[in-house]
Amino acid sequence: MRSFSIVVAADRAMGIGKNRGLPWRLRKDMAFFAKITSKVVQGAQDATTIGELTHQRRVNACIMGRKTWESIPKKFRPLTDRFNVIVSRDPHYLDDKPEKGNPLVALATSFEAALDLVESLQSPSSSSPSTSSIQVARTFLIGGAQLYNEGVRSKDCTHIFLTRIDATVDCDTFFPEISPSEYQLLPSTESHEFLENYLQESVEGGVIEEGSYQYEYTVYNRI
Ligand code: FOL
Repeated sequence: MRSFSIVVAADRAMGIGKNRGLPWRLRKDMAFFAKITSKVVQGAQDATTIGELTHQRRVNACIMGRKTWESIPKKFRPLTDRFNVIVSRDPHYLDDKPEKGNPLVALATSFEAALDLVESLQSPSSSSPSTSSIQVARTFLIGGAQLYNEGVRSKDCTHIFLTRIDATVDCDTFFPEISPSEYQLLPSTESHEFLENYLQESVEGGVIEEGSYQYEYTVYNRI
């Protein structure tokens, strides 16, 4: 089960970043990001009774590129209650970092290796080489542009959760084209229903206004 979903916020031009950070500050969207990436819904991936016997912690995984990791404010990283997988070609990237040794932080030297690692943690205990204390439920790719580029092309990407911001902001980083032959954009009402079912709780629907921004949570499904 190597499947994963992309989570992203983008403007009309599919801009996602500026100067190594987010070009906007959207409090509710950030709360939505934290919710969708953190919440472990019963029945998401595997089932059966684990934890009690094996002392495994069941969390979602967030795969991110090294630059995205560095863009997250220090006080918010590693992302709490999530398995943080950092992708860097430098196998020593974490060596001198305070996160080294944190069971919720791992390094992978490619996106494929990150998916392999997460997959090895999706079945309770056993199969994992060193028998991790972490069990992964859902897997999210959270950026940035380089990894999104690889991710959207992958057959293992089942959903794109796009917060569509109705503005054109000055950006220097962009989300790749979403091919209509590979993904279907759910209409507004269906996107909202999908999200409430996916999260098993109510989600704000329609256009959300925050400061000078208007945005909407949309869902693309792999065809
Ligand atoms: N997807 C969406 N919908 N919005 C985003 O802003 C977004 N950002 C990224 C990836 N996908 C996204 C990558 N950038 C944090 C900061 C930057 C970031 C991702 C996450 C972060 O600090 N998150 C904290 C919440 C902090 C807060 O509450 O302000 C977290 O716990 O998730």
